[in-house]
Amino acid sequence: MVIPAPASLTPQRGTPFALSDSTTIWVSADSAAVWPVAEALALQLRPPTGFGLPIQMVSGGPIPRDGIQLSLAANTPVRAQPLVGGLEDYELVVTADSVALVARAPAGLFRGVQTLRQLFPFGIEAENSVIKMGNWLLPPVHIQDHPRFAWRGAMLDVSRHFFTVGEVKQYIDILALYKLNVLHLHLSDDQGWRIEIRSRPELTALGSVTEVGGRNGGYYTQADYAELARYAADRFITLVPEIDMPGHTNAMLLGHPELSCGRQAPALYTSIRVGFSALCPEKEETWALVDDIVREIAAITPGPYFHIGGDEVETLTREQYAAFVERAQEIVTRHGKRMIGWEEIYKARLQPTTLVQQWRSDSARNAIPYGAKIILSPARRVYLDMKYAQATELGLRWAGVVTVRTTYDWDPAAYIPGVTEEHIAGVEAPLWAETIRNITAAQFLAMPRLPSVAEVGWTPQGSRQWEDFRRRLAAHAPRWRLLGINYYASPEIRWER
Ligand code: TNX
Repeated sequence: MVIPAPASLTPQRGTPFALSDSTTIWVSADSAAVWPVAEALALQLRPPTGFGLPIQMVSGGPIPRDGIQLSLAANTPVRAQPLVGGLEDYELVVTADSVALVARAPAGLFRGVQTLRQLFPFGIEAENSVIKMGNWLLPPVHIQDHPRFAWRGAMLDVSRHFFTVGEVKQYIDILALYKLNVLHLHLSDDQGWRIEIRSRPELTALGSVTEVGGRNGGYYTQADYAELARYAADRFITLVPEIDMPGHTNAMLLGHPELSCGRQAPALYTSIRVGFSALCPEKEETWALVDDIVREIAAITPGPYFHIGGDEVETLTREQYAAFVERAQEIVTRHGKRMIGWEEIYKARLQPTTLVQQWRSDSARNAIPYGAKIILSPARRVYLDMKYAQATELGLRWAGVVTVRTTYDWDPAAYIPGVTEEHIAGVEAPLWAETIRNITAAQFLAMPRLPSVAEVGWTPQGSRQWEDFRRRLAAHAPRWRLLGINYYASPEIRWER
């Protein structure tokens, strides 16, 4: 019932492992880095079971009876260097007597803990042990697991509608459960500026006060942002900030009308249509502004990436656009980050460390000669803001209806002619927020399509089958209900009660 399906899972004969009041969680004595992952496991298991589950150091030898052991194995081979977060490979062996979780790095142990969590009955997601769920059994199994792609992301648009720190944490919790490792925050757009820039207080003072539909904006202080970055990092998820430019900059330009080269003068904007705003690339003051923004955000971003947007610029010439992206790339690099941009940035000369995020066409393949890698976010497949069906109330429809099966039944390495496994960093599911007024609505659109995309990114293509996925997915609904996560009960799935 594990999602995403592990690369290799072999059920074993014999008696299940039973969690009990005498179970101890053991961590190898040589690594302090394992302790927080053991604590994450204990915090997951203690409330629903009511067991004490102490964590203790062990210095070697076989795992004591009744024990769950988390350890690092320095000598396991490295399959591929990760782009984000750390090495995620792990091995899990459950027998009647013990549970052994081994990984090369803490990130792998954390991913393995999510598998362990999903192997328990769904009651393991309960907040307390008031409801007796029976015995806490784990099936005997041998799992060897690793991700297909290094980049498995989710994007949340906090500009069109603002989401609080607490709401974003709830979204991060979902990412963690399904082994996603990137949270991309779309922090600015025509409708709202959402991040404090200390040297430019006008950005939030003027740009954060509205959202789509009216006066209900908000923004993150730098402390809020750092808190989100830490919350994500604790779950081995990398936070990627996006400041969209040179288009989608109406909110940014409210305090700088002299830097506006768009079709209309900047003014508070609460509707949906875009493409009218642009920063003037020829004005030097534009670059002072961009530098201040990139510098401050880079300084509070632990991850190695900065996303400059770059999509849907309708009011600059191709030359102006390319020159803009190249200069932005220099600034991002100077502040120690790797640039990411939407697919249109292929029009500029790219550095090999740059990532290009595909969304609507095949044009991202033009980035391959630069050595740049591609993140696949095809709107027709993985845009979580598209309607599930014509009758779905929430969501947009410009890329078509996107059923659960649509998000699942495709192979990233066969999506764009000429773009193969080696060119692909991974997949990412964006959730644009034009129609999403609160986190409950966000969950409705994300669930169950986000777990589906998570499996596309993690599981080997040859091990993925819709019929099998559909059955496993059905069994996750009771977990979501215990976790308080809203979801769309798609008729494609025979949901378990
Ligand atoms: C296109 S995807 C956009 C966004 C919208 C989205 C709605 C992309 C790079 N640009 O500005 O929110 O469609 O689906």
